[in-house]
Parts: sequence; C-alpha cells; structure tokens
Amino acid sequence: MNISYIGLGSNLGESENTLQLALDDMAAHPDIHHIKCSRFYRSRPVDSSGPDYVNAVARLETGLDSLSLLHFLQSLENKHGRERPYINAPRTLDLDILLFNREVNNSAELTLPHPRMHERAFVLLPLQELAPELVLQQGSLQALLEQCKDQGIALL
Ligand code: PH2
Ligand code: MG
Ligand code: MG
Repeated sequence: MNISYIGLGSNLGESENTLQLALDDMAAHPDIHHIKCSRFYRSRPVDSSGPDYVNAVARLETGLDSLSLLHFLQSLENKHGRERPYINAPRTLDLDILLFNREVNNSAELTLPHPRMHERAFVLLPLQELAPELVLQQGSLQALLEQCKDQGIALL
C-alpha cells in the first residue's frame, strides 16, 4: 500500500462543504483506504487573491500509483466546479499531492514532494496534526508558529 498526504483548499463557494464532499468522494474510491483528515483551517491567500481559504490535509492509503491518484484528484476538482482562468486564481477546490511515500518525481505532470509545501503554514500546520515527525524535520515548532502568525492562519 502507498501512503500519501493530500492538501485540500478552497476559497470560492461553500468551501467547508466542498472539502467535506471531496473527502467523501475519496473515501468512496475502491482503492483508497483509511483516510484521516486534519481539522479545517481558515487562511489568508498566499501568492494569490480573493477570499480567505479553507485548508486541510488528509492522509490516505492507496494501491493507485501517484499519477493515477493525481488524475483521480483532478477529476474531483473538475466535478466540484474548478476553473483555471489564470495561475493561482480563486478556486472551488484544489487537491494537491504533497507526499507519496518517499517518491521524488520531476515529471511534466507531477512534482513530488510538493515544491512549496515547506513554506506554507496552511500545509504545515494541518500536516503536523497527522505526522508531526514529517514537519519537525523541516524546522522548529516555534518557527512554524511564527509563520502561521505572518500568514494569517487559524482554526476554522
Ligand atoms: N493555494 C494556492 C495559493 N495560495 N493560499 C492559501 N491560504 N491556501 C491555499 O490553498 C493556497 C493559497 C495555490 O494552490
Ligand atoms: Mg495548491
Ligand atoms: Mg493544485
């Protein structure tokens, strides 16, 4: 079984509801198991505009390979009304593969680990609920909390 961590985000429409529906869709996939999701956070847009985001991170186990998982997550983004008018545009649903086992991937479609995850409190704070050892490898908890203050992230 592969272990993957997924970043969930939304800042258009009924964001909290959309994240919950996306988790239900993942759980309904026959080859995705044991989903555990962090609490939901509200965060100011980073390098982007529009309303505040709702963010969370989920851990799942799957027999899918990383590209098949990516394609399934993209199908969920589309199902929930994702449009891509310009880069980092506000979105109804964003599902990013943060980590997939220890896979390193630099293909045209998929970069693993997610290249900006270590700079983003809206990823690190929920991720440390599920896997503190993965986050604290990257720096101290104090530094993470400072980053959270700067990036305006708080529990929903
Ligand atoms: N996603 C982005 C860009 N900026 N900011 C927040 N707070 N949350 C996000 O999920 C997010 C973002 C690109 O995917
Ligand atoms: Mg993203
Ligand atoms: Mg994305």
